[in-house]
Amino acid sequence: FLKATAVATLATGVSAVAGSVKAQDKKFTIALIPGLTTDAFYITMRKGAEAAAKAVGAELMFQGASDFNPVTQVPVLDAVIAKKPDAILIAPTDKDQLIQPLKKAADAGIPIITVDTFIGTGVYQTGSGDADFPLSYIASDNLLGGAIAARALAKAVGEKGKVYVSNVKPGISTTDQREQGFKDEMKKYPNITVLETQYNDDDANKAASQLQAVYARNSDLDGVFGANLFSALGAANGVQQAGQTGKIRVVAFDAPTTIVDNINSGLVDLAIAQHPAEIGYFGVMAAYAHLTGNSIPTSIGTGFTVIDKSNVADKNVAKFIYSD
Ligand code: T6T
Repeated sequence: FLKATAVATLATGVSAVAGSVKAQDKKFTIALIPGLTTDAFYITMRKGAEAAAKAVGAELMFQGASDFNPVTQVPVLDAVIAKKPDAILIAPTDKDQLIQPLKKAADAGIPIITVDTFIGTGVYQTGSGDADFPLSYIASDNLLGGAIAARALAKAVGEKGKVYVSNVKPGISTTDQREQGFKDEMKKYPNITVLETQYNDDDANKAASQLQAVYARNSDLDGVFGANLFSALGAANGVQQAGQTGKIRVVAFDAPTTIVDNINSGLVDLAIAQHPAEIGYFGVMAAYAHLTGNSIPTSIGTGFTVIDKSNVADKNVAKFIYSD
């Protein structure tokens, strides 16, 4: 009888162990919804996310719209919710307009982490407000990034003259904060006038023609801050088309491969590279930690690498140039 009990207990124990091994082995599907798919920033973020997914044996579902717009992003989000992934990482394309669509996902029991951009105030899990439900916000410090840009542009123009911000559109957490950080820091330079911001809808061609229009109205224009990849690329092209290379100074946010040529040719003074692969990597890791019963920080800050002529050839710097 004793022997039989022991065998039964052992058998139960084995099956319990087998059961828990199976639970740990569950292959989680983690969705990543970028701001848009055809942007080197998000392409690089995806690489980091893939690396983390591989490390923890999860599957990464990458689905996005072809432009940076809540009108096209919300249907993508709805389609992803319908597929019932275990978690959603998303770069919301508007601080307010993505709140309700994301609430639907949270109400359906899908954990939400925002990467790059935030909804509401970006302060989550406070128990107050209508947009605190995401678990974590993983991103660059965009206020700081704007301040770094202001200092660099102030230095480039000799701390005097006229500059403006080339930006996407109001309502995007990242680019709003970069502009705010830039303008706050510029208050320290009384001899610099910051002209009205030009909004380009994430269209580099529009940013290029706006540069030329601002220059036509202000022949003494000294500099421009391109607050994201397409704003910077477009503004730089506008400077070149106006024949003002080196005269109208350009500070760029983001670091696509073209930035190297632009820095080497003197068209762009400096690029502030974000670390999108790091954002993607830690996004997946945070989701995985949550899904396996661990608590996660409500925000994770990732770094910058400032690239200019003096360090662009250094391989420890060049590794932060985005993948196309
Ligand atoms: O600057 C990045 C990103 O941080 C921002 O939210 C939107 O624009 C980019 O994707 C660059 O195009």
